[in-house]
Amino acid sequence: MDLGAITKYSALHAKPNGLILQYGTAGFRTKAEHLDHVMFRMGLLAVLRSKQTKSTIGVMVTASHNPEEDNGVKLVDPLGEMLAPSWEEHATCLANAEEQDMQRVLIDISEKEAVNLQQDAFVVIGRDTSEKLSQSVIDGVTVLGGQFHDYGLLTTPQLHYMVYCRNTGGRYGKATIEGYYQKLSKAFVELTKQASCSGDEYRSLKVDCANGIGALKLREMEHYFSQGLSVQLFNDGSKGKLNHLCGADFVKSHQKPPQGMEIKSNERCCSFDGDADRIVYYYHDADGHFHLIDGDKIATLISSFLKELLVEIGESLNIGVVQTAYANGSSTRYLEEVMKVPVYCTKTGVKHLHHKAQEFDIGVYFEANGHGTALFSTAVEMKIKQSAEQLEDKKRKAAKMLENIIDLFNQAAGDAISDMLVIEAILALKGLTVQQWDALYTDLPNRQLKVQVADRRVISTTDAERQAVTPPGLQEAINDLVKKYKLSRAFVRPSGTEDVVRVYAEADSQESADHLAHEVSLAVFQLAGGIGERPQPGF
Ligand code: NG1
Ligand code: ZN
Repeated sequence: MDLGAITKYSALHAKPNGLILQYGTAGFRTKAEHLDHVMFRMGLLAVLRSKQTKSTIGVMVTASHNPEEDNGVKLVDPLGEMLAPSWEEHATCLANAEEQDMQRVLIDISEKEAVNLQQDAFVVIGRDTSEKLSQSVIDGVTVLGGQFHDYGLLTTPQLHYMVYCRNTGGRYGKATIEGYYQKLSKAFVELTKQASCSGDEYRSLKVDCANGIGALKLREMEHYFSQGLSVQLFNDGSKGKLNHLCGADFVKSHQKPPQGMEIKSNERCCSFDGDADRIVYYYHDADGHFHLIDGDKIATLISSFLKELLVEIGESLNIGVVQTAYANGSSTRYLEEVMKVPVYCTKTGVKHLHHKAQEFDIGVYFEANGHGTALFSTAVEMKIKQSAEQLEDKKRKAAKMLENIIDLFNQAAGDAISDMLVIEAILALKGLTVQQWDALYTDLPNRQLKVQVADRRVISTTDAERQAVTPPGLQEAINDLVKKYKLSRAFVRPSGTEDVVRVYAEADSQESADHLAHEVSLAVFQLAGGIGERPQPGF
């Protein structure tokens, strides 16, 4: 390590005084103007991680679903996964180190993780907005002697794909943007060829791109799959602001359509978030009512279809669905009682869901906000490929379909483009309209709120965040409130990405869900050190 050079270059990416950040569920995320030093330092860290794992590491510069003034950065581990927990801690230490402590922190990390500093390092970089910030990452990589490839503009899941391809010797796919487009589109076109229902109804989709990178990438990709699907893009970045009044996060949390998109009744529409790793669907019914189809219903559609295919080819593989506490109670009940698919609940944040999903032959995981994918174990993939060769006609067809679905899913990460193509293929194959899909079950009315407190760490939770352990008395208060309503449930947890406490409530009517959420917010405000104005009723 050339410590002199590090000190010299680090000074060019100086840390604002007193700024403390934490590597959370989504990496570092804050105002873009405060991120230059973090980018440089994450370049350094990626080199150390690459040396340690003897693999290519990814660095993605993205604001995801945050407002336009923000930006962020996350590291991608060798198999396209989120960064390992111990390295998240190193990332936090390094980002917060004062200039004079940088050398010590870097040496500490290298020693703790037994990094061989002689080892070569390779880092791939992607960004969905700021070129300047990604240049700071590159500065960090180079000063530690790492090699790099800058992919320039990519969606977050595309960068995960690149990392995965590079570390699996090209077996998974080619680590180029064309490789990604070709792999997914070929599988999609093959799959939809099997569909007996054609007609425009199944073949056209309106996509709200949140004024983010998804628009650019879908536009590049659309001619690869246009045989099977035609997409009409909205909020493509030509005018509006990133994630402002549009995008998956807005649609899900406000339970209304994005601005800038004209929706005719019963038209199938979807929204991506800013970096295209989340997707939600929706439509207006004939009476003009808005219907949201969230990650839970997406997981239900996908897992049911996969289960049907497995039955057809006569394979008894274990399939599981992984959700978080935010999953609508109706979805959990439907999956368990009607579909007879086992459901598991983990803490919020895809890394937790991903980890749990790896325990199954086929693990389908989605957050209610539309972030998710399906994972297939290598053994299952082999088995299905063999079946596609050997089985007789009807079974072979099902095995082929499964093979295509495996190719379509970005198994390295939840990917809005992959998910969209899988969903579109399933709807076409099953001849399902968006209303029929929506009618699988009825969501329980729900409400999500935020409460400002002095220190959100006073709230700690257990049971996959469904029970509050501290502060004392809070869980008892929530229990008493929940008892007042029918089919009700509520929980609170500190956000991992914003300085707020999140409150979730569901009940038999929207009015009850709203009341319950408000009452729980008041309990949080009183018992967990609320600041500012007391939570007001009404939304
Ligand atoms: P926090 O801020 O910890 O609630 C949010 C989402 C997560 C996940 C992360 C990362 C909700 C309730 N929370 O986390 O699901 O997507 O952002 O982007 O949607
Ligand atoms: Zn995102």
